[in-house]
Amino acid sequence: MRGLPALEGLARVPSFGDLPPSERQRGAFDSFVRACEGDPELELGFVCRLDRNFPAVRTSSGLYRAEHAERIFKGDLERPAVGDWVVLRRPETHDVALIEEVLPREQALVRWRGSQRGDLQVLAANVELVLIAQPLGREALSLNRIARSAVVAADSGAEIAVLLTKADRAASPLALGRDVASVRALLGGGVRVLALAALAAGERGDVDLDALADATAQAGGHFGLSSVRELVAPGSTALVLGESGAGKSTLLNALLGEEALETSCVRRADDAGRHTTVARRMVKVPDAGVIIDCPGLRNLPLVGHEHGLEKVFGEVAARAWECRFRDCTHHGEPGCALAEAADAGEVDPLRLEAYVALADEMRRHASSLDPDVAL
Ligand SMILES: Nc1nc2c(ncn2[C@@H]2O[C@H](COP(=O)(O)OP(=O)(O)OP(=O)(O)O)[C@@H](O)[C@H]2O)c(=O)[nH]1
Ligand SMILES: [Mg+2]
Ligand SMILES: [Zn+2]
Repeated sequence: MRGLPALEGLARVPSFGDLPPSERQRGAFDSFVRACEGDPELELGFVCRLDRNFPAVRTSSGLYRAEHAERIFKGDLERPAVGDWVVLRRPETHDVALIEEVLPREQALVRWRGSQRGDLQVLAANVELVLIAQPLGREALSLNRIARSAVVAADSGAEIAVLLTKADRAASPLALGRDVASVRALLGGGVRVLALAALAAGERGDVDLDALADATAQAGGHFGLSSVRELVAPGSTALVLGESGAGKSTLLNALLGEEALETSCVRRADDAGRHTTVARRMVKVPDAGVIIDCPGLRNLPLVGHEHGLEKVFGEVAARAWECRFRDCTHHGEPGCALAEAADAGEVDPLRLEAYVALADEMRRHASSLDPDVAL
């Protein structure tokens, strides 16, 4: 455990009262303690941080580094993730506490790492809202990346919202408005789209934030840090999901009003893929809830997220069920209901294209790599 940051030095770790366990989780803790005849070494807590897989756990009595009880955690899915409620044993004679049990998860954000069958990773647990961060400026906005993130997040049962970061880099207010509008068309009006510039002045002195805010509002989006704060209510937990360099940690620092999190401070022409954040950690945002910062994800391959695909692209998926052949790939087969719906202007072409691309990918992966792991 050498080399891990000292716990006292960690800024903005949520307090025990910032995050309520569900009734089911509290009940499971009580039963566990009863089964151990009221063992006084056992405490209820949540994993607020993971450094190279070493958890830190917050309980009502303090903040502790913890180890896993090996007998319990065999696979990646069972191991404690950030956000997990756990039973913590704190022996009086040891410095390090022991996680005895992970309490039932209300939600888990799981991704496939993209190599072997079943190589799944729990990014976080008990998250209510996933903020999909996508940076503006350098390249054209990746709608595919947003769509796949939305599918993975929706599959986990979390709500989703999209954050277009680095709005100061948008080519113009008009261009920003167009990007906001395409994301809304892609995900439907029910998903909130936010645009923000976390570095207040931006890189250029001449950025007119008011004009950017107006353009965002006209396109049906929300602008600025306060709209992020509003989304994450006190007592709730959100996670920022996005590639390295998307500006996740910079955004959280701006919300906190201090440099609590490490960011890549050197502004390079190409600022992608630096992987500045290495820990997964929770911060408590003043006047709002808890947000989890994560290392950027290089890729997000889709496998087994059919349920998420249906949630995000409901009306498209419903039409796909009407195709004449059960295994229709929607690439021009006779009797393809999606093609008919598109011709009749009944489905949005952007949503149709995204659905077909992601469904194709999942079909390809399923035939070779379906992990067959039930969560
Ligand atoms: N112009 C501009 N640059 C920004 C903004 N937000 C972040 N950046 C820059 O983008 C770079 C990456 O920001 P980070 O916050 O470290 O990105 P991250 O998503 O946390 O990246 P990882 O930790 O590697 O996953 C830094 O150089 C930031 O200064 C913004 O709103 N506007
Ligand atoms: Mg970061
Ligand atoms: Zn079809």
